Amino acid sequence: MSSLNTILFGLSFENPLLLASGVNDKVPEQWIRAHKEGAGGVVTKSIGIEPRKGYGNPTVVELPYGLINAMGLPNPGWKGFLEMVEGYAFDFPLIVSIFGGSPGEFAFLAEKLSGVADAFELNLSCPHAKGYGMEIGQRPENVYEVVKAVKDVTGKPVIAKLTPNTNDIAKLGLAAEKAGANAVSAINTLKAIAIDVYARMPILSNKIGGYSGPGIKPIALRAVYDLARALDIPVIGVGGITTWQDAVEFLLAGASALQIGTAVSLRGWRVFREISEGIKRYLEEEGFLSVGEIVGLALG
Ligand code: RRO
Repeated sequence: MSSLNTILFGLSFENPLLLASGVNDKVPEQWIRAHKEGAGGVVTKSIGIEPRKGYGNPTVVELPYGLINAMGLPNPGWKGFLEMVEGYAFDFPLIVSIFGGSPGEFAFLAEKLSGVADAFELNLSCPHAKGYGMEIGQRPENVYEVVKAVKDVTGKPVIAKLTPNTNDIAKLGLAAEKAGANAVSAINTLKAIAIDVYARMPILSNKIGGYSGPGIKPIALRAVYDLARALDIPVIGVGGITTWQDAVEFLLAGASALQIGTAVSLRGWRVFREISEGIKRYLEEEGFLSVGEIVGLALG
């Protein structure tokens, strides 16, 4: 019997498929649902210092090969988050995504949320928020400073979520590793736009958004491949994973775990079960005993 159990930075996941940040993961009921449907763990929507409503509608455009979103970091703020999770005991790893405008803001959030997070994912990569995300995370020096500041205040594992909107993602990953990150996740969305030909203006209220889904899969796969070749810490693959074949490609490219986001919106919660069963079948047919045995086999 092949095993999908995955141990990453001291946490045990029933399988390597996690619910990605930003999609169907604002409230505990959705995290619990994802786990029931087969996710091995969950990454929350990014949490900041103050509550934010997010941008006005429309915030999402559906395209033939994915979605462009500009939600605008809607979240209840750290105090609201603590109130929201009070009384829950989750039987799966809960990775809390946080965003800030400076190393100090990230560290503040990590300190406040360390009691409820099993690990943190640092959003260094939102493609369209003034003063946040990739405006910080495109520079290796900033990635280093933010990761270091968070590592200094929490004993919880820290994952740096990197932007693909850069000419060398490995440099960002190396900065995160040097600062003590326990893993990196790649990629966040690609900066993109959609235009209404009759209104003759951008469709999203924020105009610019982030592209996700099957159309970005080859780019995400290449980012994971580059990172896995350059880094010693684990790489978590995210970006357009929709089928078990996609998942196996990411594992072979060096991802130790995977996140699934847009596929949940496009195909429903069943994707977790379908993909994990597909990986298991592949391992058994190809004679592997564990998912860890195939991580990085295509790196050469
Ligand atoms: O909330 C968003 O609009 C958003 C975020 Br925080 C992010 O990291 N990536 C994205 O595509 N959208």
